[in-house]
Amino acid sequence: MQTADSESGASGYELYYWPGLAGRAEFIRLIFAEVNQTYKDVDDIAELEKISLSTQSEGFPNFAPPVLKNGDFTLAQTPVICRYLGAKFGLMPEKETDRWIADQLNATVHDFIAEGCLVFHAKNFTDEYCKSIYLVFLH
Ligand SMILES: N[C@@H](CCC(=O)N[C@@H](CS)C(=O)NCC(=O)O)C(=O)O
Repeated sequence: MQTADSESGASGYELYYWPGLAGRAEFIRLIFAEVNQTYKDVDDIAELEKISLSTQSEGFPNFAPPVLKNGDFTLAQTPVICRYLGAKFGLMPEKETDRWIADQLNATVHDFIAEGCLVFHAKNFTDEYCKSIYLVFLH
């Protein structure tokens, strides 16, 4: 099943993520696949930079890809996007306590991803990298 509508993005959903990578965007792609929802993958680096924190100073800046866009609405943070789409597409359990358990699983999965990234991207955690992140938050 092919859910990405890379030609037209007819549904209005656009998923901004780094070219050639499954990464965190894959969790969002899986939700679109589950409900057969078309979307457009946007992997143009210039577009990604435009939509990321370092170039935004107003509103609610998106920290880093993946970023979901639908019209004027943009949303970042993978677990939040998953929760948003889960609710929108009726994938959340009916019972309130089950919804909280689903949220707990969502948060746990993304904690594991973050731990894995520390190993995979360990080379990034230099003084230079931390300083650049710190400056972005002061900006
Ligand atoms: N907590 C964020 C983390 C986002 C994140 O770190 N994205 C990575 C790719 S998976 C990224 O674009 N990093 C760019 C950078 O750190 O400069 C989320 O869950 O979406």
